[in-house]
Amino acid sequence: MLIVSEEVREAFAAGRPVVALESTIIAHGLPRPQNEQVARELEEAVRDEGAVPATIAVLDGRPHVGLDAKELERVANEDGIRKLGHRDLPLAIATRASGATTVSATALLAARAGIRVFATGGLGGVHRQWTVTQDESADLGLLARIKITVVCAGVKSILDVPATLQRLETLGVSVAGYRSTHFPGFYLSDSGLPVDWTLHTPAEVADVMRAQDVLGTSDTALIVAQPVPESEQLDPELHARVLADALRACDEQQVTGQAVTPFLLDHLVRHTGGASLAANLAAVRGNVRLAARIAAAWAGV
Ligand code: PSU
Ligand code: MN
Repeated sequence: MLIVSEEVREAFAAGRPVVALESTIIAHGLPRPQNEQVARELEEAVRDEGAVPATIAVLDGRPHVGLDAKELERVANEDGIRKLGHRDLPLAIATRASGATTVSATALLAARAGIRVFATGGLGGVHRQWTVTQDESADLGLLARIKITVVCAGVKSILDVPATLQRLETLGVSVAGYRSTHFPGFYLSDSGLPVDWTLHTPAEVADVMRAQDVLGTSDTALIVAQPVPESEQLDPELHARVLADALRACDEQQVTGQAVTPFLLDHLVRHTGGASLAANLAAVRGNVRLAARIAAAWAGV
């Protein structure tokens, strides 16, 4: 059922490190035409660090783990490419649909393929106004039952960050800051909230993964939250101002469901003169490189 690319199959066979990459950020999180170039650049960054990238997406009903250039191009540019959470996978497969995978769908397919390390920008989580909308990303529930290490810059700052951290605690998902005592804020280096654990090296992260295996109790994710460097973060004042506008616009235009996250991210890009995009990219780039180093430590190379 899974189509694993030749490059990824060879890496498995040789015991080389592999890093899963999501595709929603390409199809729905970044503007065209930059998205395709970024997708390639992220894959190159993984290779640069000595690991093999496995970008994940569903094409014509077939889940792909690792995309060739043409497939990556389709994900970036094809009109009508859907956004697939894990619940959408059986529907997309049966109806032969094509779609980009979110964190939840990517983590599920990566784990099925035997990949343990995954890099992204920011996780989904509990939205502000949750009491009214009950909007909580399916990312959280899925990470509570899949053993995968997710390198991210925290959760998207458009969310209710304290509530999301609470949910992760309730769900039993392990969370650590990477060289940080604070949970990062996606576009911002610091969400203002502390983390209970700090890890300092890829080897240390791999030790935690081995401890998960030894413990063998439940399959839950390990979130490694790495802040975007302060020099590359979005100006916090600009962030606060534009985000307030974005949330208001979302409310006024009655945007709901899957459309909320892409709407807010796009609003931020357009109203910060691209500065939010630069911060987003800086965060993802750093995460992809760190994930490759963690995958290498995990593979013991
Ligand atoms: N991080 C980014 N850009 C994105 C996303 C994450 O930098 O577009 C995507 C991820 O795929 C995440 C999804 O899983 O947004 C969450 O969407 P929702 O809130 O609808 O669950
Ligand atoms: Mn949602």
